[in-house]
Amino acid sequence: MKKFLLLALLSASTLFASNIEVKDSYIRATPPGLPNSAAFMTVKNNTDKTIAVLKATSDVSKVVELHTHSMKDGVMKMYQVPKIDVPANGITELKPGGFHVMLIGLHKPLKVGEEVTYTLEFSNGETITITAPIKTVMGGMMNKNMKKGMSCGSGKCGSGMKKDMSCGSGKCGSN
Ligand SMILES: [Cu+2]
Repeated sequence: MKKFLLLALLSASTLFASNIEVKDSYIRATPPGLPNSAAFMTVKNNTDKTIAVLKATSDVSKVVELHTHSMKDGVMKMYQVPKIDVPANGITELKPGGFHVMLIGLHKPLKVGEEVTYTLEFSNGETITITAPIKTVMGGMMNKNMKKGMSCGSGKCGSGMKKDMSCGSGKCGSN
């Protein structure tokens, strides 16, 4: 009951905000030859009902899927999910090692400094198109199969902002 009242209050106070906000989005840079990337973002739900991300689309890759990661037998695996819930008056972070929008079959390498546009479709019928910068992404996201990526992800190469750049340009990740 308390929770309900709180939600009602929050809902009233955010009456003039958009129902859904997508913030701080970025796309993982890829060295040449790596066919997949991912988009990350914070999705904020300003309504008093759960809203789910149902679908993502982009023309940078052949396929776009909603993914998450989980640890199984000590190995981080990622798999497709049908939707990503964003709680009422809450946020869901899509970040390395967790939920992400998977870009599969890139038409070209994603270079730091460039941008990617993608669209999210939500369960309340809204769609939001986001243009996000391409950045080097640390850790978490790296698939165990991507050995080359791991040295990058573990921070050996890119533990500072500037050092990241060499990671993204493939100097670290492609050797
Ligand atoms: Cu994925």
